Amino acid sequence: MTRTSFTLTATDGAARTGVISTPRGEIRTPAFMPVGTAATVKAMMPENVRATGADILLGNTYHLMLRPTAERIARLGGLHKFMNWERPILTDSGGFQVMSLAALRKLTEEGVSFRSHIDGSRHMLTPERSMEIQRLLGSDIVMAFDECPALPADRTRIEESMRLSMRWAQRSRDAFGDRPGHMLFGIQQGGLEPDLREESAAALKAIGFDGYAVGGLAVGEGQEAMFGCLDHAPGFLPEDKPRYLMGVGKPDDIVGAVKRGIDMMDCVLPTRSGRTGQAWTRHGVVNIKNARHSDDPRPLDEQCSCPACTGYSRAYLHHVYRAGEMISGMLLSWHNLQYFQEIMQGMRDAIAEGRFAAWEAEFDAGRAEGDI
Ligand code: PRF
Ligand code: ZN
Repeated sequence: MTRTSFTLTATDGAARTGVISTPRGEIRTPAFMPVGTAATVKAMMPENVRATGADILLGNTYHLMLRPTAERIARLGGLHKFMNWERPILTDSGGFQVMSLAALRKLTEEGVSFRSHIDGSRHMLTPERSMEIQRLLGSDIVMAFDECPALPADRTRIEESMRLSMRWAQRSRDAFGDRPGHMLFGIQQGGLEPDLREESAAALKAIGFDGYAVGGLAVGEGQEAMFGCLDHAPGFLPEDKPRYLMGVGKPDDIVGAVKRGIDMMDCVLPTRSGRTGQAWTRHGVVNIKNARHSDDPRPLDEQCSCPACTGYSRAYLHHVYRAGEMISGMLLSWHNLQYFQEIMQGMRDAIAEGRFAAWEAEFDAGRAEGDI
């Protein structure tokens, strides 16, 4: 009895819809996971994150191991209790964040040693330590320990990095062991090279995981190259397991990824851009700091049912942004998260009803380029 499962309920072209079941609740796919790096989805109360339609959050091994530490969170009853979110949490494994955030990193076969970006203290992450930290946190979906180069990179560098990540994937699997109710996902690497993506998928399938991520994309290659890779990379992974595209993306990236067979995604974009005055809407991007909103009595988006759109004018949102008021980040984060979840619900319904292409055409037609 594993107490977790993935059921595909419909497909439309390469797009899929289904449900991941865990003891902490169901995750409807395609799923967008809001990012709660430091045990909070910034500027949002957990019940409000749920109200936007989120089934699952993402947390980070790297940040939490440094502050407040995984051992402290475990003593306090685990990450769900600590941050007051009882539904599923997926945690990233830390290697990717070390390589992008930490100072004085040193990569070896054993793992990666680094200095904290917070206080300069010395640390080491290995596949075994990452599995231990994610267990202490109480993560429902644990990610294998991996690393990847930013693109563009030499084929040799991509190949060596992918093979190291596959050896780490085996060590992650061995260290994770058998934990009913929890899932372990492997991470495919291999840059933009189809043969390396295939080799990586074969290595992961031989080890055996509960789900498979497509890693190493959205690292500088651009949307066209990313979609080019997604035209083949997900096809090397098992059909009957969830596929997770890590760290993606803008609304059109998300739609293009689902169209190519991706089931799960995460990105800081809705919350981060909410805090910097950017709202994503079905008509395009609104930069609320722009002076032309200062007398505008209209809501951000007439069709949106979020608190920012039902209770406030663009003029008010402009004012609180300019005044540096905290409610600015709160309202725009809520709006953005709700819009992203409405996109996911729209895609789930369209796939279930076999009308994804028509849904996508409407999505594209509604959105203007640039600022609206
Ligand atoms: N690996 C891990 N986390 C990630 C990535 C990856 O390749 C990416 C790449 N977009 C984002 N987050 N472990
Ligand atoms: Zn809204």
